[in-house]
Amino acid sequence: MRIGIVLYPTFGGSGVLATELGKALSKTGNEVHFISYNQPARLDFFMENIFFHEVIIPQYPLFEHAPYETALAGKIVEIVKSARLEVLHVHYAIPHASAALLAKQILLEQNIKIPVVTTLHGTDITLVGREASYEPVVSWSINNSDAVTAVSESLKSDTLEHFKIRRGIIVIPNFIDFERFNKKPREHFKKAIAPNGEKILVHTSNFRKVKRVGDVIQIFNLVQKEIPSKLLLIGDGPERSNIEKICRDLDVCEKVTFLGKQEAIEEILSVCDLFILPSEKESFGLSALEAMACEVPVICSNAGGLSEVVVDGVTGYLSETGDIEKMAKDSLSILTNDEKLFDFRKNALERAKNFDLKNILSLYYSVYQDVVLDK
Ligand code: GMT
Repeated sequence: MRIGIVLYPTFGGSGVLATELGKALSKTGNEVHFISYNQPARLDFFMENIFFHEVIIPQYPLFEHAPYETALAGKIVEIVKSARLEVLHVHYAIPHASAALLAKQILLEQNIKIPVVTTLHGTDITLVGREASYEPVVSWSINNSDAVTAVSESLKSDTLEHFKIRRGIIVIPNFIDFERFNKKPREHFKKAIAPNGEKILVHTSNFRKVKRVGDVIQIFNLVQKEIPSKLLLIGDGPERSNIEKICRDLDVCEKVTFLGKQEAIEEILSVCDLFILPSEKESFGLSALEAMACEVPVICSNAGGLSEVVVDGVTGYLSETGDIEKMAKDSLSILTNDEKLFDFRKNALERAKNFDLKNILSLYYSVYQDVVLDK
């Protein structure tokens, strides 16, 4: 099949998922055309049936904010025609779904039919999408897509609760590629980070407020008072300087390493003992799944879809958002008991296998087949 994928090119979850999906689809013989304003971060290798089309946003003195959605719709029209796409899969409702639907209307006037599949990822529904000025457009885009998927049951209920939806939403959970994400022997790296056998805690995100990275530091502070430990922070974003300040205030800077944005996350996860994700909202928690695939148990909040990924008391622990004391206590209960850590590592891996790319890929493919048949 010839598939167009519209996505955010950043390290954010929706962009990562969309890129990995496109890569997997190309490996099974499909032709995949990525459309975005930048080369997707995880599109790091060449394949003859993967294409990237950059959306150029022309500037003009009148524009304070150049209209990305218009440029994107125009690019979609161009690529659907030139690559003879059969289906468009857009990730994150704003503005990808409405831009794709505009392109669909334009193409219809030229007698070209292109079905649009929209995947809802999280903050497009739970946060930004609820803004009064976006809500009607998000509702309309969901109702008018040919198929809509959500990455968790929790996100599906949030969508039905907060938007005026008159159609079905299919839940297709996020997935993991075990060929890439698995625990690798990286003893030299572990020794470099924790030369005295300290336990290694890790967090990865885009450092937005919703991730509550400050809580990660507070939890780590309580843990490091009890056992020798280190904290690795992967990613970057608007909260970075606040987080650095919390580290200084708590006097833990020497034990905390900011690694910035990283490509080979699986290499880092391979040396870690515990993953911390205390988010305010989290539709799924792809980063937690990546950790589990590398045999790292997860301490997280019970926000959104996290309880569909992490099994409380088996692959890690869930807590109320903001309950730093409990998250620290749960962390210590795992890190101070080698047998428990060993068991939780194995359980995390077993649980992650439920989200194997090999099983999830066919779910997306059958959605494509359905909408192509219906068009
Ligand atoms: O804020 C983020 O975490 C990035 C965001 C995105 O859309 O780029 O991630 C969302 O989509 C991921 C992939 O489906 C989910 O695993 C994340 O849970 C979700 N983030 C939130 O709901 C906050």
